[in-house]
Amino acid sequence: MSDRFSFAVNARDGQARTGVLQTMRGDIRTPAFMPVGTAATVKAMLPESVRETGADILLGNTYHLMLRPGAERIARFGGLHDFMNWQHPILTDSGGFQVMSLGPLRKLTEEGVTFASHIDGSRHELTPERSMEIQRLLGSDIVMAFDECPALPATEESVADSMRRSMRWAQRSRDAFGDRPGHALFGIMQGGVTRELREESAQALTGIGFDGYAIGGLAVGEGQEAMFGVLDYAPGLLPQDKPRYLMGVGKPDDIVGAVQRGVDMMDCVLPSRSGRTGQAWTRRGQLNIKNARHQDDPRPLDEDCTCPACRSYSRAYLHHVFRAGEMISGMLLTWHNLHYYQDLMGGLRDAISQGRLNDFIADFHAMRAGGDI
Ligand code: PRF
Ligand code: ZN
Repeated sequence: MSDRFSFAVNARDGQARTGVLQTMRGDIRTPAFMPVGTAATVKAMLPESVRETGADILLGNTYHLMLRPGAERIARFGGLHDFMNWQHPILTDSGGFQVMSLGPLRKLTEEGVTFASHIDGSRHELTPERSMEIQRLLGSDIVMAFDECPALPATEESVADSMRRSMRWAQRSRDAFGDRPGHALFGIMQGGVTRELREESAQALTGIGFDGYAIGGLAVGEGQEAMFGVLDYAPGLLPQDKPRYLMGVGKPDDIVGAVQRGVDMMDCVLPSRSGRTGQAWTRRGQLNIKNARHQDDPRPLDEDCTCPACRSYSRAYLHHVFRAGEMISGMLLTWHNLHYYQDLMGGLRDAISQGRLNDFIADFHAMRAGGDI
């Protein structure tokens, strides 16, 4: 569709794929995990440190950046890449999902959403057209269509109405985006946990035609089993030769299950957010560094991890700085968690290219079954 943006699948293992998404700003190895940089920063990390963890792409948010510091201001500073000092690809979410989490502060119509800012209460409007304009001002490499994501559980009728509106908004997003060589537009499938609605949504999106397709409306309270139930068929409803992005997922075992079912890209605040609350994700499972059992422990978080937190610091130290409320605590745990997530993606990519994904997944689960870590 647009030159300098292409996707090639290099190997498959079952439903899983590994490949490369090429953009003007560099290659994205898939399956890819995108750290979240909501407010033009991955919290507690320098951009070069995020890069060192192995990230090829970051996620930014229309909603937060339009309110503060404003899309027009970021454009005056040369766009989001220059503003935040990250020269690699950026995908921006379209804002609809973030507005929806505001609850009573918002009002939804066919035209779009009006809402009050969570920062100062000022009124704003987001429509498919304005979302496309903001994402253009930000200079995003991968722009997301404007959609609505209903919270589950919801009645099938309301999920159907919402999905159909999102498909009308997808067409308006496509029209407003226009032709922007080097920049990609992804459509977002909705439809809750109902197969017929997911099929209808996939058909609407592929009829419009996008550079990639996201699976939205999951990880919103339905549970892993129901989510995997949808992922057993949803990726197969989308074009084989385009990237598939599962939005807002997830825990390491969600990621492994999604990749196994044919997902190419994911994002989640979990590794960065939980790092700031003392949660560490490791090959052997998760631990909370604030727990007193770590206070005399000379071992690193994870013996096999090569991140700065594991190379140079004991659990006792990490426990101490967390308890003392020192900023380095969030920095080191975030670094470790992002490094672990990227290691996991690298492991998945290698396993898929070598046709040993099932063994990799069996080891992944066996390592975590060991109990206390
Ligand atoms: N739509 C958009 N962003 C999202 C979602 C969605 O459905 C989700 C659902 N997990 C996360 N982020 N636009
Ligand atoms: Zn580590």
